[in-house]
Amino acid sequence: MTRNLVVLTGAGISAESGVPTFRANDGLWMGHRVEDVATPEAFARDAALVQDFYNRRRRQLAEVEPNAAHLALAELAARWEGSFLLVTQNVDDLHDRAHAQIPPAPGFELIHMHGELLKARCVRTGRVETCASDLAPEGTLRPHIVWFGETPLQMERIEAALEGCDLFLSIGTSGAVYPAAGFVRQARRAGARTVEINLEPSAGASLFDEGVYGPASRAVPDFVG
Ligand code: BJW
Repeated sequence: MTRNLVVLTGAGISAESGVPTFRANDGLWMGHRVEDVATPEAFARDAALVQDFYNRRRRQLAEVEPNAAHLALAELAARWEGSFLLVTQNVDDLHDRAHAQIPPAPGFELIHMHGELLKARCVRTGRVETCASDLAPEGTLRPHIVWFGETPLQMERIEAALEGCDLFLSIGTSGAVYPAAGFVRQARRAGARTVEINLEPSAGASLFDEGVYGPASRAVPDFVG
């Protein structure tokens, strides 16, 4: 019986809510390649540009809502009897809002491994605080976001869950960014059944036991029932 579930989500699960993905078509986000703005070096070079990039994305959250895929995972979390770790690479709060609407069973946990748009971090003390408004380029607060070259959040907790997992689902991610792209291999080593749900086969599709292809708002509810 499947008891220990790990679900990894990426930008594709929020696409139908109106949040653009990173690597679609020309791979530009508000005129920037993510690799050019999501680095500590970019922040040191041009804090105004980086703060503006995240300020605009933070404001955009007020205009979007969880879609049927977020809600289907929340319904799954409400009835799941084992442990369920939902690891999202997304910095939006759409999973949080779906689980606030449909409260999860006690074994559920949500980790934002790449940080959260609605939090800020003091560059001097490391203190993290809730942040719903724009950040200024000249202040001591930076977005609470994991940039390239920085360590993703709660990796020990994620790796422990992967070691004990028996079902691993990867939803709406291109598999272009590590360490998340390597989770499927860790889950396979643990003997888990591995399933990719995506619009199209990702670069790592052959690493999964099964693939389910189509828009997340249809494919996720169909798969989780
Ligand atoms: C749909 C759909 C619909 C569309 N329905 N599907 C090994 C090899 C080489 C390099 C490295 C390596 N290990 C580490 C590195 C360096 C680097 C890295 O991976 N570089 C690569 C470019 C190669 N990684 C790092 O620097 C990471 N840190 C690190 O490794 O620290 C060391 C360490 C590791 C482990 C333990 C301890 C220490 C940090 C990476 C931080 C990534 N940050 C970003 C930006 C910040 C957040 C933000 O601004 O929002 O995170 S990059 C960006 O990519 C963002 C995303 O979370 C991430 C992943 O993108 P995602 O979600 O997959 O989106 P897309 O657009 O790529 O794909 C969307 C998918 O959805 C597509 O497949 C579509 O088809 C699909 N889709 N519509 C279903 N409707």
